[in-house]
Amino acid sequence: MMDDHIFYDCATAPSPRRARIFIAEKGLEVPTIQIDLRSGEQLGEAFRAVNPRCTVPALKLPDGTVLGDNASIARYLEEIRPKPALMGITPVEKARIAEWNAIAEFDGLLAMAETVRNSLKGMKGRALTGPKNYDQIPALAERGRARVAHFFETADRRLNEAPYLGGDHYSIADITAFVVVEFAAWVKLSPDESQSALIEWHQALAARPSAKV
Ligand SMILES: N[C@@H](CCC(=O)N[C@@H](CS)C(=O)NCC(=O)O)C(=O)O
Repeated sequence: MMDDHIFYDCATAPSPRRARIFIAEKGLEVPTIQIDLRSGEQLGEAFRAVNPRCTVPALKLPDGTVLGDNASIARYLEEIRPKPALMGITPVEKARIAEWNAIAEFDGLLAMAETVRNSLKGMKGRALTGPKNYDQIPALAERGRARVAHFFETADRRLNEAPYLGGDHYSIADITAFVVVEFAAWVKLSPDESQSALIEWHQALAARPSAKV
């Protein structure tokens, strides 16, 4: 239990879910405050004082320091709780996991966010996160769908050569890609039935206790 930390979450949103799964895989529990993204709580003065980028997840440390991104939260937790390693052990493993986490983030998660944020009615005027408002561009939603499909192909090919995206061990790269596959259902996208390596990997990850958080 990390009683002296505070985790800022939104139970329904994909990005904080990445951090929640990471925390669960580390066997940690952190007191949590829910931020209601639907009502715009992230843009209000109180949360802006916590994270001026107006996004969740964020993690407040005992000295008041706030980590305002999945990247910093994961890095910090890996340092203070090295086991089980979720970001690799050997130099090459660490590098390969960082590479696949970046692929899952840029080609998967951001493509998905592009699709969702540029098409859902509830996101009108909020096509990007953060304190500034941006209009939706429908063409980006279409392009995003194509990019997500391409990411599924890339991930399936990789999972035909290794059990996990980063190699032999479950890692942060799997967490990011798992959230992409789950998030895809929001816009009725899913791996093709021919992508059996990706589908089996997803089923195995969905059976882990951390998938329930
Ligand atoms: N790079 C950030 C992205 C975080 C992000 O996009 N969070 C979304 C929820 S999934 C958010 O806070 N949205 C606020 C909004 O839509 O205004 C991270 O992974 O930490």
